[in-house]
Amino acid sequence: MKVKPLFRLLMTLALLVALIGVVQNARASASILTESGISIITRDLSVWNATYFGYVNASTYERWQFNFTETHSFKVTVTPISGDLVPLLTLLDSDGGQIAQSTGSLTYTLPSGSYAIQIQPSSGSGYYMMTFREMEGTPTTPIPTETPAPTETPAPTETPIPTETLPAAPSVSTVVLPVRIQVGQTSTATVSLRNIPAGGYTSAEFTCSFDPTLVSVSNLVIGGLFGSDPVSAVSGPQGGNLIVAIAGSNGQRASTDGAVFTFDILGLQAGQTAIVCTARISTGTGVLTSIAHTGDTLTVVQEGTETPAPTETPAPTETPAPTETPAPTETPAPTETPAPTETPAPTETPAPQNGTVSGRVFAGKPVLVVLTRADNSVAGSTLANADGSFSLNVPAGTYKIFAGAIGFLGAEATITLSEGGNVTMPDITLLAGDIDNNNVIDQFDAMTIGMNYNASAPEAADLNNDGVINVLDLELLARNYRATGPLTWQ
Ligand SMILES: [Ca+2]
Ligand SMILES: [Ca+2]
Repeated sequence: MKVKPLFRLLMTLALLVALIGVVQNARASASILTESGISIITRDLSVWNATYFGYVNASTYERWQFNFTETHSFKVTVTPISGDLVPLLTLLDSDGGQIAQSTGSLTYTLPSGSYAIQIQPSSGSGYYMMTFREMEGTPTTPIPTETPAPTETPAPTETPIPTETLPAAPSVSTVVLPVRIQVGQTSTATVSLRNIPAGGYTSAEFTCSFDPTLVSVSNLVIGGLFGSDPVSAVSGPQGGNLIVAIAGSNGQRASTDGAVFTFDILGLQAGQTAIVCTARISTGTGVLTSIAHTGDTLTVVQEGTETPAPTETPAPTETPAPTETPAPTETPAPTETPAPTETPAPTETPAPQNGTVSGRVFAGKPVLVVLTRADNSVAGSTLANADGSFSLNVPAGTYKIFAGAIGFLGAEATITLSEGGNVTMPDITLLAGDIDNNNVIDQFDAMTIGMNYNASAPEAADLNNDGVINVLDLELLARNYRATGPLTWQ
């Protein structure tokens, strides 16, 4: 998976910390060392329709054990979420014999018994996410000849498999690894979208919460789930909350399940805190929809005398310094209603001397159209009507015509009006996203959304004009990401 750094300086460090963290922690119940020197960590699969996380490389495999008390049809899917891992799944019987093997996912029906799924790299290494799902219509009767096998004393408690058949509803999961750290140590949270419906998401907003007296959060790393060059806006962390808004740029969407971003959690003080991210998603229709969420719990312990070496993780370094190009507020052009020169000429003596320019300009916000002379003085200006139409009547001559809206890239052209003539400009749609008004739509514009998240000002950042600055505005910006202006109006 391609990992795009949000904070370039810290990304490498973040990944290093993350990798080291997982190698150390792997919540293993046991470990087997094979003759070839590969260690196999065994873990338990106990719940249907759940998602599990792990890490494998050339010398470390993971084996997930499970027991069936009756026949089940199931599907195991393994999705890499970091590194260059191509996972290989092997279904094993209780003696370690191979039943089936596949890359990516595996569907199988098995009678009662003890089994395991081994995950190892077909190539590469990295984190993965595994889902274990019961298939519809499990045949409860079959179990051909094997039926006897009465020897297996039931071992009642161990075989939970609560049939809680979680619906395959869209959801967001937050998984923390490791789940127990000492003060001064770091854990990593991985936030993933699951059961993304066909069509995908154009953007999503995540609100993550934690106890700020126990932990601090930093090193946000956004992955490629929303495609290449995604646009993000970050608010916080502040007061135990971190808001991350992400939109696919230039029409890209999140259409496959997987990790969206990770962040590091530093233990400050002993205690227990929930680490939970809720999410609202957009499918591009201008509506935000909340989806189900699952979180995790992080335990921070104070280890006796071990001086916690707090030097690690050099302080959040959050949001990389605004650099807000201070928005040259000049844009709107002096609304000076253009001298009502029309009134005179009551005598209807010919000499119209004026020409008219008209057209339609579309934007999600009020559009100002301005005519300027060669010396940049304003010859006329008007606000376009709600349907985008405008008309300006000015003395014949050559002008620059400019159409602009706050937060949008403007459009311009040079026109010549003859006496009594009419010029009709082609319809044009202005591009949303140039919040700082420097004629390019980029991450600095997105940052303004992050810095004013859920506020109503500055108006330039409320691109869809609904009175609140949030991920829907980011989504509009992302559609035009990296576009430059002014647009050529012809
Ligand atoms: Ca800009
Ligand atoms: Ca808005």
